[in-house]
This record gives sequence, structure tokens and C-alpha cells, in this order.
Amino acid sequence: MKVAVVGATGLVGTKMLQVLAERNFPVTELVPVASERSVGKEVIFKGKSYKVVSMTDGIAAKPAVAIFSAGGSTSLEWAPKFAEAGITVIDNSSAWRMDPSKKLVVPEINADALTAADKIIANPNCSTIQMVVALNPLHKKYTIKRIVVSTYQSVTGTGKKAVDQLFGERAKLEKGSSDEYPMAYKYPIDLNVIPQIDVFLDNGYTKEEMKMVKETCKIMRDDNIRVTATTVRIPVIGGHSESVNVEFENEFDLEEVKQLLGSAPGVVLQDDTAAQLYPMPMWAHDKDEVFVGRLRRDETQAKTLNMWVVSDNLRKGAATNAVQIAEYLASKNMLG
Ligand code: A2P
Ligand code: 11C
Repeated sequence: MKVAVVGATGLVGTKMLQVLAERNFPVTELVPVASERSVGKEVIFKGKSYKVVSMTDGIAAKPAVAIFSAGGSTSLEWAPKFAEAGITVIDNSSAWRMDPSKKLVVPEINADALTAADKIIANPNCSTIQMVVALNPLHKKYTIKRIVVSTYQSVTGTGKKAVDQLFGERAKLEKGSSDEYPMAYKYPIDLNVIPQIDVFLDNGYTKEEMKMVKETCKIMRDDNIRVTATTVRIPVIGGHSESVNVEFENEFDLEEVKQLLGSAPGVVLQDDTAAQLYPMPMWAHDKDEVFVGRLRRDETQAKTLNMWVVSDNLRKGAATNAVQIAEYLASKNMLG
């Protein structure tokens, strides 16, 4: 199958190439697409070199599927053009997520909603994906009423510029380096914590926080779930971490919660306080699963659980989830 990766030179695009290769997605020909700046550059896929092409040439190549990670405005402009040419778009930007005519998919949860008629499919935000993968098995059993989540997010969520800022600051501090580095954030990130991800909205929340609120209900197909979020950037690269406090409609048993999570698709339970075992970004880094631990009752409120959820935001939070959507479509003969 001919597969286009739009944004192939970016952090997520590069990870998509890696995940497509690792999972042996049946790519017969890769079509790497990026901005005009990168046309002609080479990317390597499964040991073979491919030249980056423009958006127009990407459409002309007629891939069966195009996985986009090139920003919201690029998707808004170009995804419909790919779709009109009969190419299925799986879009990692926020452009289409809340459009009622588009599906927002985490395959473990709602792939069954997909049909061959879906030509633009939205991939959720990374911090939402890892939370819902961990919560969906519990929602099915106990019905979630309310979620209070605080995130500790990796700089890789911002892109290459932020990784360069973090390491630039560190080199300056540790080696006295005078090399210039870009500022992806308004403030230093090394040795700091920034309680702002994306722009502020009129209600005082950030866009990232409101993505977690709205996307959760859409993916889990339940508008009664109430979510409140505080999203925070920390000087880490391996993945996003989340402290999740979840109140259920029904009583739960902690051992049963552990069993449910231990057998849930895409979830790995790391929960052994005696061994000081709990999820951490350094272990989640470059893994496809969502890691869950620190499971304990909220002793201040009935039917309420505290948990700690970690996942590599470039993997399950972006590239892996998108490739899993493509795998599902391919398995149902919905591509091409
Ligand atoms: P390019 O490398 O040519 O700028 P990241 O999020 O890591 O910064 O990556 C963004 C990706 O999206 C890159 O591959 C980038 O290509 C691509 N991109 C950005 N703007 C456009 C655009 N207008 N058209 C196509 N691709 C774009
Ligand atoms: C971050 N979650 O970590 C953001 C990045 O809507 O896909 C992903 C933004 C998005 O900064």
C-alpha cells in the first residue's frame, strides 16, 4: 500500500516512520511530504531513501492513506484536498477533532465507529489518549462521574524547538556553553515547571486543558463525564505523566481495578509500592503502551480512585495511535 506521511521531517513524523516500519505496516511505497523548505531532502524508511515531496505532489502520488502531523492550519487547508482525491487522512492535529462530522479515534475504545466513508479521521491529543486508554476499562465497569487531572508533560509535545531549548539551557549551565538555542517557551524550562500548555482561553483554562475536557467525552461517547484539568510542562523528554483522580457512579474493589487494568488492551500495570514500582517517563520512553500505577482509594471521598498514568506522548500519544487507526482500516479493507 502506498502511504504518505505529511510532516515527515518533524518529531512526530519521524516517529511515524519508525512505528510504521516496526509494526510492519504493509507499505509498498512511502510518500514523505513536508513544507516547500524540505522538498528534495531525503528521509530513510526501512533502509531505503525517499525524497520529500510537496503537498501537491503528495496528492498526485495517490497514496491510499496519508498520516498528517504538520500542524492545524496545514491540516485545515490540505486534509480536504487529500480526501477529495480519495485518500484517507488520519490527522494528528487538533483541526478536526471536535468537528461533529469527524471521528476522534483511540482504537482500543471506539475504532468500531469507523466506516469506509470516513475520509478524515482525527487522532486525539496525546495527554487525552493516555488518560482515556487507562480509564475506559474502568468507565465500562463503574461509570465515571468526574475526573480531576493534573499533567506533567514532556517538552517533546511542543516539538524539536523545545527539545533544543531544554538541552541548550542544560549545556549552558553544565558546560558554560555559549551556543545559541531557540526559546520555544516564554520562560526557561530546565530546572523549572511551566503551568501553561498552549494558549489561554477566555475561561482561564489553556487550550490543552480544554482538549482534555472535550476530547474525553467524545472518545468515550459519554457527555456526562465531567473533566477538570491542569496541564503543566516539565523538563522531561520520555513521555507525559498524569495524576488522575476519578470518581465513579458505582463502588469499586481495588483488586478488581488492578485486574481490569492488568488485562486492558494497551495498558501495563506497574503498581507495587513494596518494590517502589510505578510508571515513570524514563521507562515509558519509546514504548507503545500506557503505564498505570499508584492505584489507591481517595480516602476523602466515596467511590473515588487516585492513579498515576505515564505514556510516551510521541508514541501512543501520537504516532502509534495514528498507525493503529491505519491498521484497523486496513484490516477492514477500508483503505484505497
Ligand atoms: P518542515 O520540516 O519542512 O518545516 P515539528 O512539529 O516537529 O516542528 O514538525 C512539523 C512538520 O510539519 C515538519 O515536517 C514540517 O515540515 C511540516 N510542516 C510545517 N508546515 C508545513 C506546511 N505548510 N506544509 C507542509 N508541511 C509543513
Ligand atoms: C503538548 N499535547 O504536549 C501537546 C502537543 O493537540 O496534538 C499536542 C497538541 C495536539 O504540548
